[in-house]
Amino acid sequence: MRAQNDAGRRTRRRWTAGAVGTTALLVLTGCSAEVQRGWYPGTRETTNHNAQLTDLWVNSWIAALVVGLLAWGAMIWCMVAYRRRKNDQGFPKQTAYNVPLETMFTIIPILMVFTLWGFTDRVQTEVDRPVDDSPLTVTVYGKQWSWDFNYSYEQENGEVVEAHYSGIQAQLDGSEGVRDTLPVLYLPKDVPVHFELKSRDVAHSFWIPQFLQKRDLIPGKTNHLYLTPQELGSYDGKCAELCGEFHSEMLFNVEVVDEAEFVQRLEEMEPGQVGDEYSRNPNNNPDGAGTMERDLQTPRGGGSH
Ligand SMILES: [Cu+2]
Repeated sequence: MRAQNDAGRRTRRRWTAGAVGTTALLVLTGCSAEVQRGWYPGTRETTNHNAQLTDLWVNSWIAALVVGLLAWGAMIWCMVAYRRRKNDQGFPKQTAYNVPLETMFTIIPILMVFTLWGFTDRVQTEVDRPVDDSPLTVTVYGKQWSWDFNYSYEQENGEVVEAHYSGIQAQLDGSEGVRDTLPVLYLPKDVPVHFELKSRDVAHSFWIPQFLQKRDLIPGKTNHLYLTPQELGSYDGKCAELCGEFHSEMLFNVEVVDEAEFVQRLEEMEPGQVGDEYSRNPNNNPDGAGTMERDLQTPRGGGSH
């Protein structure tokens, strides 16, 4: 009897230690900034949308965890409370086809899905609301395998600066310093930006992970993205849609700088814009299609590619 009691006490002590340990882990890690952001990149202030996007993500996880704990708890309770006892015979009482229960099991998940949808829709509508008076429009062209950035910036004195940067594909040959050779997208801090997203050839996707927003560039279509960068610094950008052999080299850097430096950078760039006339898509660039046809008919010298 004594031995049995000791074993029981030891088991209970082990359970208590486990529970205390788990709680401590949750409480302690709960304080770290990473956990509060749900391991999202950037900070709550990186753009004007980061805070609400982070909250949607973290709160969805909290809701999912609560549902998970209830479901796991119910499952474990059933396993323990209704386990097969020593002298049990035959099957336990069968309770299939319980209409009220099954109605509940249908209605509760539907309510959960609609709740999640409601919060998501609210944030999405807010984040995607067009900003009509953005002083800066950046027309982004994705192309195999780099980026063209066209800037049209209305300064405070009403003067409009137009400039562009035509990117060249990154050469990821393993040598150091390749990052510095990537195309750079300059953005002024605290100025609302309207991105017009286009493609010169196939489907690409414009993604700056720390901005928490990503949008496809579809040939023959213009997509839009509105945001205001709020923190100075360097960020990584990349293509997020498999677009061919060198998709992984379709990278760019983002520099969020103050307004004065931004204007200076624009002045250092090529003036004007590089528009649809450089696109390979024959549907919205008939001239481009002609050039392609000529290219195909011209025999090429060996060795080049
Ligand atoms: Cu791409």
